[in-house]
Amino acid sequence: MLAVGSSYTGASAENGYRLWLRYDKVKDEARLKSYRSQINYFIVEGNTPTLEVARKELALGLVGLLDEPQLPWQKLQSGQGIVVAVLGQNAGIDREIKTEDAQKLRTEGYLLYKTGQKLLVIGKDDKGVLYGVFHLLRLIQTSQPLDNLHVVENPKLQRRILNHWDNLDRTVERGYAGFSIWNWHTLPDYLDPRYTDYARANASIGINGTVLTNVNANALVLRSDYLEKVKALADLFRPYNIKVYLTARFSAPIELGKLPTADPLDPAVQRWWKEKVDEIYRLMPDFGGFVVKANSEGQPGPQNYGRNHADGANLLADALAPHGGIVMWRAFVYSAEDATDRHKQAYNEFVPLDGSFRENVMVQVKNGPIDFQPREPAHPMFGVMRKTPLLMEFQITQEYLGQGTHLVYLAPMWKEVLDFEIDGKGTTVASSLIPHPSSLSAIAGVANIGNDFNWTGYHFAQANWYAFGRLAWDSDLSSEKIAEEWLRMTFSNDEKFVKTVKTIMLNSHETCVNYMTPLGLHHIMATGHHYGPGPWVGDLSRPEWNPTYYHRADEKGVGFDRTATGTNAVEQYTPAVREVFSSRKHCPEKYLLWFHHVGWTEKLASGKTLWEALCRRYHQGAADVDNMRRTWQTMEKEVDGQRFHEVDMMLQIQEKEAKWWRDACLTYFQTFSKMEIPKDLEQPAHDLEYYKSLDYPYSPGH
Ligand code: GCW
Repeated sequence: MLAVGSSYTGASAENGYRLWLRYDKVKDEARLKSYRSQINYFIVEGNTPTLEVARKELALGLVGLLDEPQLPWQKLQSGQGIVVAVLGQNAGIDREIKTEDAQKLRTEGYLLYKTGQKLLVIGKDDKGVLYGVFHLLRLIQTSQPLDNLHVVENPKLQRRILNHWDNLDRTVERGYAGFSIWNWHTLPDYLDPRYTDYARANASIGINGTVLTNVNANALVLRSDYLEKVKALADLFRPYNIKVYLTARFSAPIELGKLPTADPLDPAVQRWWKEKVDEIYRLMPDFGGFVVKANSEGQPGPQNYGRNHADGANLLADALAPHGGIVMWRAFVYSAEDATDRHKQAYNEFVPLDGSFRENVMVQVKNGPIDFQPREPAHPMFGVMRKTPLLMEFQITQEYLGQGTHLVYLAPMWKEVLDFEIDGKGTTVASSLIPHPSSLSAIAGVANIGNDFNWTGYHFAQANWYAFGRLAWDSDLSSEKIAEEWLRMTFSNDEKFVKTVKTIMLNSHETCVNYMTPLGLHHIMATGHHYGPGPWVGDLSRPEWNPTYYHRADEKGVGFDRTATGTNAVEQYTPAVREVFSSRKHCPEKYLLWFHHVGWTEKLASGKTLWEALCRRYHQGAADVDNMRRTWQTMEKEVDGQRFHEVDMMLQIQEKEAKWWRDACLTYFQTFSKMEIPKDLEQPAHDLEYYKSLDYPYSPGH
């Protein structure tokens, strides 16, 4: 509850709206002095809209950080200062750059140099300039020295995209931060200032694309009046180097075009898409393209007409190709009629189609084979489709990871997949996303943004938006470095604070896995909204929607046998990986029950029985949340009161819910193991019937 007199909108309100772009005065006096002596003017050469944005941001940042309202930008050009330019536009500046560095720069890349009296920010193009400016501001925000600056940066992947699962009625599928930030009703005439702040925030972390609409698509967004609204956003985002993409509903030719069919091989359907795409490009010449969810969870698709995914993707690709647009065709497919292990279905459908997609088609694959679980092994499709560029889809919104109220820093989970070795020969998932420098490369993250004051519903969820952008730019960055940057910019440069809270963040993913789905358990969340535990659910119409399908608990043990004695999903991995996952002995414990059905009394590496190990993991997870909160409470003096208290209240929810998860799952699995929860552990507060009776009809995001 809001204390009397406090305000969420007042100038001093710490409501999180400013994200990591706070630009408050540098606290460290010595550092501030050094910055002030090195920066007494700045100049941004050239005047494209993107350079204009870079100039504005630099002014905003420097005025705030150096607390120099009078900073004489562009007037005084003597003494020490920042010079910002595009490579090749000013021979004098170019001469100050080493040829080998200049040659390394690619589109969107930049250099940061300290030469004599100047701090140079040199972009390969104006986009690179914008990213370079944000990098420089980040260095100042995080209180880094600028003296020996020598940075050469290029993005690893070409397209770094947010996927909004936002509906036209402003609800957000799996959104826990209020309603959609897109106000379709007032667009295109009313441009909420928030749209600009959204663009700034994304540009600051290198995101260069946004899919505005849900993959469970509504054809209406392709109607001319809606396209005008989309255009208004595209125009606003363009200077920030953000391309707009849309989701295409496969049946749009029927719904909008009034055609009798959406068959991809029907010439009238092909014509309809071509004309629609031409219309889009008349409005937005740099439109990015389409994301499509087809023949998945009830969405229409080419299979409705006996065609395959390539036929469907190519239909749209042909319409987009003349304009340079791309199709991102999702591989998230599984069928209720197909008894095959869901783990195997995407691979089975897509890998045989390798080579039949047009050049401007990418196949968009979730990080794991099931569905954004707290932990999944890497999807077996990565690195396998040699003729088709795959793009990674991560979920930033925490559908299965505590939704809007749990502090779970996702970078370690994403890194686990990006760094995963596909073949035992050093090819990682991350490197497989760039099969060849000239082929398309991309990564997508399902956004966690809504219209809440703080954008993401929880201050710490902002870290996941931030981390996604940073990893999309450079997957080699460590989770730790990203957490540290974010904490310094978002909260404080105080060393003790950074060190303490960074540890909370870095441990939080493992903690969540422990109290929700330890040892490779997965998909045991409650039905539909996925809020809370529901391992007992086994009566849903589609077998693979039931938690019991995934954990397969019985009197003997628990876990899904995906080895050769079971569904043999392991065969989809390369021999090196297959061997490890198949082996009961060598399979990493974190994936154990994903690939093996293990007896309750079988001993794990620790010497403990599976049952005891499971109990102890669940308890460890819950205990670690208590620790997180206790640690946070020692930070009260380091953080403004508003955010301190808001985080503390959230941690209290997480404490309660971690125990709920622990006790609900253990009392349920105990009905099979028939073994006791070790006496030294806190016993469940309620019986299984109680946990089963809990009901949350209005859980958000559903
Ligand atoms: O994770 C599941 C979600 C659905 C989502 C689907 C998908 C957009 O529960 O809400 O639909 O995945 O990724 O298509």
